[in-house]
Amino acid sequence: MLNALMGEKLAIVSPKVQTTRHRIKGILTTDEFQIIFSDTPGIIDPKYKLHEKMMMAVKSALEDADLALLLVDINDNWQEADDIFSSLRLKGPSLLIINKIDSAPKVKQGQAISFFKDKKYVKEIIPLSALNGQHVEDLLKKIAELLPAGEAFYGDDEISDLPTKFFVAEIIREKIFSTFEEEIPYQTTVIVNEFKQKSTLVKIRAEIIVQRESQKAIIIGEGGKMIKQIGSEARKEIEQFVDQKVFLELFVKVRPKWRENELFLKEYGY
Ligand SMILES: Nc1nc2c(ncn2[C@@H]2O[C@H](COP(=O)(O)OP(=O)(O)OP(=O)(O)O)[C@@H](O)[C@H]2O)c(=O)[nH]1
Ligand SMILES: [Mg+2]
Repeated sequence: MLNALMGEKLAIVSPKVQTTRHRIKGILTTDEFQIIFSDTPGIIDPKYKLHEKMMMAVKSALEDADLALLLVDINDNWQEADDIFSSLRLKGPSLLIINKIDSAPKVKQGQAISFFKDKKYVKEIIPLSALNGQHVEDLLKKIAELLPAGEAFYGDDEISDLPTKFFVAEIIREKIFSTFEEEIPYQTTVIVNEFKQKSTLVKIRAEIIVQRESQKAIIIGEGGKMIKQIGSEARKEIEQFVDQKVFLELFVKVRPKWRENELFLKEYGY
């Protein structure tokens, strides 16, 4: 959704839940307006300290927002979404976004609209598809209408408040999400510890952090097969993102229980 609104890929995407772990700001500036979007993790009951940090990112975004976009997947459980939306303490109005309309019959849209239309937190309902862009422009117009007027906060060439290093680490994390099943992506984080501009390319060194030796072996793969694959997929996308040739070096490190460790979490940007 953030990527569709921005017309640019800032947020990594995967079919697995809990892909996003940070609050990611996307700054969209046109001749008429500047909108600052905050993408956040999904709302969950925290099981680890990492989850607590993720929910703090949600909280900070809600506290700042002049307008909330509450997203529900048309194929998910609407009642569960309603329970969560009703419990939020929102500062401003909210738009209820019914996403993925490309993946459901039209009649289901009507049913979803009927379900949500009288909910107290709903200012307006917008069904759309982030995937094919259907009604995304309508949503942008609606957001611009509802936001309070003010001076632009960021320069018109800024697209996020986060550094390039962050997005590089995210791209590598996305490849880990798409390469491995089940637990590995959830036990892993990525940190970029070198980003050097050379004459003809950017040299990047990143560490993939896991919790156990066995996970390190899986990520490296037989004869380094898996890590080579991740590196090559990530490098291509990073090259597009920084618009330069990239030399990418990946290392795997074991940090037992990093998800529970305040110091590690801080070091890894959470
Ligand atoms: N068919 C369809 N799929 C979509 C659409 N929007 C997103 N998806 C898919 O839904 C899945 C989840 O997308 P994400 O962007 O990772 O979802 P998220 O809500 O940010 O989830 P987390 O970051 O994990 O909390 C991915 O496989 C996307 O390709 C859409 O409009 N239509
Ligand atoms: Mg996400």
